[in-house]
Amino acid sequence: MEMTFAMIKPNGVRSGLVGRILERYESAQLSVCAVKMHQMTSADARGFYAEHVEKPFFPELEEYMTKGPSIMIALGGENAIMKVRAINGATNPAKAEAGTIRYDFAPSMTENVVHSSDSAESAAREIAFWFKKEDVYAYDAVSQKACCVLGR
Ligand code: 3AN
Repeated sequence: MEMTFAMIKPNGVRSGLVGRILERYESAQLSVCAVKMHQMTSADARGFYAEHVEKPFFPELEEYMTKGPSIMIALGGENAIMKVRAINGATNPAKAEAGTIRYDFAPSMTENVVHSSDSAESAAREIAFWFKKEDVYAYDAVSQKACCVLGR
């Protein structure tokens, strides 16, 4: 099983898309392993988007990401990283394929509704950025009991 980090950004939460977005992930055989609602501070945005801090679009990104709460999610399942990228669609909604979350709901490149990790390294960093190890769960394949996968 692979894990990835996904986020429903402030405009997705504000527009009442949380249930519909989670349904798309769960319908693709992905399980919620951790979830929380959190309004990013500027320090959070600078840490989470460290690779973008110097980019010209960062001030706009920071303003957007700190203006309301987001839903932080760890998702697990086969091929989770690429599956969630495909469900979300291209970063620029104008280039997103029909049927993706960004095609259906994102108004612009900055306010693109969702985020997901782009590699195993990013997934590990991003899950650890938002969650304590003991708050991330997965279902044991044999017993089907939820257990902390990273903590113990
Ligand atoms: P993704 O979330 O698809 O992995 P990243 O990590 O390249 O995209 O970019 C992080 C966020 O920064 C995007 N989701 C978007 O909100 C914003 N962003 C990225 N590139 C641009 C850009 N050229 N102009 C405006 N905003 C951008």
